[in-house]
Amino acid sequence: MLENKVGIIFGVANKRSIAWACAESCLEQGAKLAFTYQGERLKDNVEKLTKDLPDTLVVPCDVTNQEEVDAAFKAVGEKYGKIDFIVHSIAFAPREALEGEFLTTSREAFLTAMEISAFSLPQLSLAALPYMKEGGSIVCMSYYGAEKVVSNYNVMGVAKAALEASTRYLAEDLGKHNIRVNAISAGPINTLSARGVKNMGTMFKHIEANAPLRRNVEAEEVGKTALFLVSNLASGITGETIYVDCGFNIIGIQKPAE
Ligand code: 1JT
Repeated sequence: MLENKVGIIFGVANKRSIAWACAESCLEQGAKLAFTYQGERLKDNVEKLTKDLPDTLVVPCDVTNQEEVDAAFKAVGEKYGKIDFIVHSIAFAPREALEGEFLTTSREAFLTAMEISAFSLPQLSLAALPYMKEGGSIVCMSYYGAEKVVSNYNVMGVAKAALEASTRYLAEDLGKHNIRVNAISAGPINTLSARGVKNMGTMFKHIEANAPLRRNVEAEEVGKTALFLVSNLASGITGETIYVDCGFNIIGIQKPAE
């Protein structure tokens, strides 16, 4: 389904990463993929994961460094001659901002979360535009905390709300270039990012008890949805946030378990 398509995957940290699940589903359909990593610390992981892939490229890309972003796109553009899709699976907020009250979020934590988790979407979209000559598809990752209050998600919820709104504004700007932009709102998944977050166990139990499918979502299921969105199957979908959360977001008040 993705033969002759070229994608860039942003946000692989290890094999449990949502970005990696997206990569695997796209590779299975014949895509050529480039990968970016943030910081030397993650370089080895990404290189090891991708070492047996044909025609791959691994480049550094810290989104707070515009020169690195430009160099990453230049390298990918030169190797493949075009870019067809982007998977944006990048977010960050300082640990202390993801506990306690949102009220006390520092200016620095707020700006950092917004820059890395939200601004990076228009930033990468603009950098990709010269290489998406035949149209394209951009997919990013959100979470329910963008829309409703989720304890501890705090400033990340605000950043994800900005990311989802950015998805809609970009969809309008890029539609005339036949570039689609969509978000996936994934249920909580046990990745490196989720590790270290307080009370994640309680959160997974709550989803198991209340989601219509009575279980948590798997990274692979998010990967399959990303594949759908970057493929021609989703040619009529743009500006959308698609929930891949075992149905959790549709529930208002749930009856107690029997
Ligand atoms: C970040 C982190 C973004 C964890 C994230 C995230 N998006 C989803 N998660 C998992 C999660 C975290 C909390 C939560 C529900 C899900 C950590 C590093 C920075 C970016 O709230 C209960 C806090």
